[in-house]
Amino acid sequence: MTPEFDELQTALIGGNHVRTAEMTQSFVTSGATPQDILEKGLLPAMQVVGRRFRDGEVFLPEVLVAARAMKSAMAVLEPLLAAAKYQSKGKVVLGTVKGDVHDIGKNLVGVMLRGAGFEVVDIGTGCAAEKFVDAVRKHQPHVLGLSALLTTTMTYMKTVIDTLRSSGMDVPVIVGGAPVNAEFAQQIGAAGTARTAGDAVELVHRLIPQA
Ligand code: B1M
Repeated sequence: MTPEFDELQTALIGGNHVRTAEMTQSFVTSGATPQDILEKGLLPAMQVVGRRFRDGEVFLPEVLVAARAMKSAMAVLEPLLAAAKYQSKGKVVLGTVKGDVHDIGKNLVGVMLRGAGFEVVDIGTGCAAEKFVDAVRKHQPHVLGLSALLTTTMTYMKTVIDTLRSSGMDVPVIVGGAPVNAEFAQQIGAAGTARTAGDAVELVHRLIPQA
């Protein structure tokens, strides 16, 4: 941890959203740049949370409260980042596929990606292939992410990829969700899969070499 950001990081990792927002505001008031607060304070703390989650040291409740704390800090920083035209690391469109309402995992992936400096466009749940195609056309992401939690809906991921390709779109597609594995991802022509939100961030980093 960077010493001057210790307390902010401890608040975020501990899921104290009130303290995280207050400390973020106080760093802004004392002249720290949003980039420094993100890169030296918040992002390393989210990486700690992601790593602990991946390694089974913390569980979903801890991740959700840390995610809420991250959101409270982002609410302070987002207007400043927009004004400063902060250079995002890349853009990712995320959605849960048609027939599936599960979104907790997808939302976590989105928060972790935002926390890692990516711009995320979340198009929601129950998304038909055409909705993904429209979103890719409109937002021109570097990566498209599909989530599915049901064995009955994961097969629809192939429909999405096939529809994208037949529409002439070669955006890399990553797939995730409890029933998805690497073999399935390869079979349907996905660029990769990630078991956890933390792994998804690492995968997106690999797919966007400049990030
Ligand atoms: Co549902 N459900 N559910 N459910 N549900 C499961 C998935 C199930 C395994 C429960 C079970 O039976 N043991 C089962 C699926 C069985 C199967 O298909 N093999 C199931 C079922 C059957 C159903 C219904 C059909 C139940 C019914 O109505 N009879 C129904 C279907 C509704 C529908 O989608 N059409 C249904 C409904 C629901 C609720 C609405 C009640 C609720 C969802 C609420 C919501 O999401 N807003 C719900 C929940 C909560 C679950 C369980 C209990 C928990 C899922 C969850 O949020 N996990 C789940 C059982 C389980 O998984 N243990 C279950 C926590 C979350 C952080 O993990 O989503 O896996 P997860 O995400 C992880 C990774 O998978 C990965 O990163 C995340 C964070 O590390 N990841 C990605 C996810 N997306 C990714 C995308 C990526 C990369 C990584 O790249 C793009």
